[in-house]
Amino acid sequence: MSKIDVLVVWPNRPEQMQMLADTYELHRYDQASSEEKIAMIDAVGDKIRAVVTTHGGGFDETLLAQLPNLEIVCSSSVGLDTICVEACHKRGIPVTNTPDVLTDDVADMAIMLTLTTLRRMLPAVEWIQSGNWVEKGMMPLNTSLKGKTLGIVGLGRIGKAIAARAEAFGMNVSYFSRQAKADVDYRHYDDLIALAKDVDVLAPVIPGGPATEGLISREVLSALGENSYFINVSRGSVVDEKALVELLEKRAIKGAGLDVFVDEPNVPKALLSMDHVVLQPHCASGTFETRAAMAQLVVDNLAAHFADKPLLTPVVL
Ligand code: 8YV
Repeated sequence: MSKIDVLVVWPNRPEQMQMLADTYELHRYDQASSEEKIAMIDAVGDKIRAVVTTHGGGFDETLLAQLPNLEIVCSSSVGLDTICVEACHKRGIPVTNTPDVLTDDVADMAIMLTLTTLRRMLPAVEWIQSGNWVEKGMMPLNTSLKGKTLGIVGLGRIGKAIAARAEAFGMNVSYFSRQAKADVDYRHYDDLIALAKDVDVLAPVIPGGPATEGLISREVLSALGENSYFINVSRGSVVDEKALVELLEKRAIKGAGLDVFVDEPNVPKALLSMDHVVLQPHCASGTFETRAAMAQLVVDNLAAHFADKPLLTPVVL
């Protein structure tokens, strides 16, 4: 029996790619040039029954329209902002993602950025490397997490994991969401500006996409103020990045820890030389363990689909 044809828009971890290659006929769209992509779709577009991708690779309506027999899309990401989920669902095509397995690593990254930014770890390393410790003595003091308030925008799975960690560091937690959550006793705000005014660290932990674009506006960032910090492990699109850069330049915000940007991998140049900003290249889930678990979910969801079993992590809009 011939193997099921799968289009690889973006690859997975090597071990899981091997599992996929053992079972399916993989068409490496990810490795093809623009011309080869067109030729590939002409040749096999109507045979493709599954797509494998990630947040970085995405999956758009143009490609969807060229795959008339597509049955499932499996993304190795929790975020779906680069994937045309609604259009897939309209055609009855399920989409799977990778919730839960990355929650802890992403929450760790949020805390790591908070610690590194407030405690000024990078300037401290520089203090030693530049010889300042020897020449000038002790470096200027930094800021404690204990007793500070973390304001989380959106208190979903990852937001709650960040909150639990923040509590362990002695921080208070407040959050913004349309409705208060019954299962937490953190202080709830339904007004984002009021939250920003009251907290020491503001962290959006919300999905990207049109509904949240620019939610952390210039007004919100201005309300945060010159003694407070901004931490982002969600999506660059949720913040007015231009305003963020300007306010950081003017020291109207005390510092920022950023894992995500509007136009990845392009980071606004001005941020590169700011010593009150800590940058990471969108790698919060980038551990061997978590990426393997994410990749395995892709393999297992595909297997479940083709065995007519319930999907492990279907996206429900
Ligand atoms: C990665 C992410 O960027 O899961 C997400 O939504 O943003 C990250 O885990 C990515 O999807 C891994 O390829």
